[in-house]
Parts: sequence; C-alpha cells; structure tokens
Amino acid sequence: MLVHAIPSNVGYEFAAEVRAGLAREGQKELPSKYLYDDVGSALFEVISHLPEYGLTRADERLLRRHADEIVDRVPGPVAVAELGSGSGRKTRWLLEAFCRRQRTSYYPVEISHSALVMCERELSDIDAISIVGFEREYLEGLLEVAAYRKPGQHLCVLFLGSTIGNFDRPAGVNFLAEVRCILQPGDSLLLGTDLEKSSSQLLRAYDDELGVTAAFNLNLLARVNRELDADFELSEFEHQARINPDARSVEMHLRSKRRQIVTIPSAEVVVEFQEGETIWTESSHKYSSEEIFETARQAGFRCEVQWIDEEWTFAENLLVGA
Ligand code: AVI
Repeated sequence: MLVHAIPSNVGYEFAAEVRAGLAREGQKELPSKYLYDDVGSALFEVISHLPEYGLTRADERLLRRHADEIVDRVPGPVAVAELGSGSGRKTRWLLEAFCRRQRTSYYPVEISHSALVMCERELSDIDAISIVGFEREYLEGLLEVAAYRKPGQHLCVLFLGSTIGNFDRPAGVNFLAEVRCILQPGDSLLLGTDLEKSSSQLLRAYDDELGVTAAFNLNLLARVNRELDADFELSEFEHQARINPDARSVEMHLRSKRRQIVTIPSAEVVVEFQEGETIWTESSHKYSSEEIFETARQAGFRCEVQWIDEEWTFAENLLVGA
C-alpha cells in the first residue's frame, strides 16, 4: 500500500471568491466548495448519520448491494479515481470487490486535506490496494490521475453522493462532458444522483432538528473569520433551507437577522447586509431517474445501467463513452 498526498494550491483563491460573491449587486453568494474545511468536513460526516438525511446511506446501500455487479461491468485491470471521496466509508464495498478480482490502484481526489487523510486511514487495510491521494480540484486532479495510470489500466471514475446535484443542471452537463473528454475507450463513470422527493422531506433533510446542517452552513462564515480575519457575528445570521421548485433544488442560505456591516480585511472588502438579506451558499438539485439518461447523453456518455434505492430515492448510474 502506498499513501501519498500531493498538496493543494487552492487556498489563495478563497479571498478573491469571497470578495466577488459578497460585493456583487443582488443576491450575495459564496461557493459551496468552501463549506468543506476541516470543521465543515467533520460536520458533513455527522450530517450523513442524521435520521433526516438519508442520502449517504442510500448511496452506501446501493454500493454494498451491487458492488459485484458493478465490478463485473468494468473491465480490468482498473484504476479507480474518486472525485470527492469524503471519508471513503461508502467506497469500501466497491474497492473490496475490485481488489478481490485483482490488484487495484485507488486515487481519491479531494480539496479537503482532512477528508483525504480520513479516507486513506479508512481504506488502507483493504488487501491488494494502492492509494495515492490528490489534494486537488476535481478536474485538475482527474487530469493528473489520467496521466498517472499505467498502460492497459482502465479508469473507473466515481462521482458519488450526488455531488453533481451541487452544480446547476447546465453546469452539471458541462462538468460531465469535461470528465468525458479525459476518459478513453473502456473507461467508465459511476455517478450517484439523489432523486426528487417531497418538499417536506427535503426541508427536514436540509434543516435538521439538531441543527447540524445549520452549524455546517454557519461554519462558512466562521471560516471567513478564521482565514480572512473577518468580523462576522455568527449569532446575527441564521441558517435557512428553501425549496426552489423551478430549479428542482433545495437551497441553503444564511440570513442576516438585522442590518449590519461586516469587514473582511484579507479580502479587502466591507459588506453591508440589510435585515432579512441572505447569502446563498449551496443548491442541491434533485433528478428524475429518466432525466439522467438524457443528461448522460448530452455529456457524451451512455447510461448503461441504473440501480435505484427505493427507501430513500437515489440512483447509482454506470456511464460509458457513447
Ligand atoms: C455533498 N452534497 C451532495 C450534500 C448535499 O446534499 O447537497 C451537501 C449537504 N448540504 C447540506 N446537507 C448536505
């Protein structure tokens, strides 16, 4: 087993994106990728255990149930690249099945250093696995993985947990098309997508009773305070989950409880908030099972098989080059 993290160079963009997102006219916005510092990644791990949030468990159930079937459809020898590995817990089922067949290289690509460390710790006991972690943005990391693979190895890319839902639909298609461009014949993409469900179920999932999702969201302001010396008063903002029926998404916002001014010295910006004004921090788009075939087609893939969890409607989709 080899464990090797290639350090990140993403940090310097944070200040620029915070300035751009908060100084703009109209809806203030912060990119959801910044929710995942060490504290945010740990809070997301807790969210995945909450009774109200069944998404991660559905993903894991499908991978556990269908691991052998998925592996049978992916020609070996294989290098597995995972975009956004998180703790790696749900990936274990798949990696064990790949490694039962033959020695397998696993390349988690993560912007969160702590998640990468957690993932390597979680999976390093699997027999016949070698792990090389890439602390990178997804596409940048995938390009490096593609350059790293050995001759004859097929690449199987994992994009699980419905992270695709955090892109708006056109951006999701573009992202998949970019992944497609990096792949070669015989490569594949396993895509996890959360499916549509009732508004009440979604609001419970994204505004849980314990307040873990609220803490996950508010931590973004705490991060701006920690890393950019800002003076956000956390108690003066509140978490909000909202349904956007047109986008078929659930949104997270941070709502200012009063009129206030926040200074962010390291981003060289002073921001005024009106009472009730929000910062939009994340969207989670929900898919219909049929639409995934069309989304795959638009990105240059063919959805070969789809497995659906009925307990918490969620689909695992195996995509190959069209
Ligand atoms: C990582 N991503 C798919 C999660 C989601 O459901 O959109 C992040 C999350 N946000 C709030 N709860 C979980």
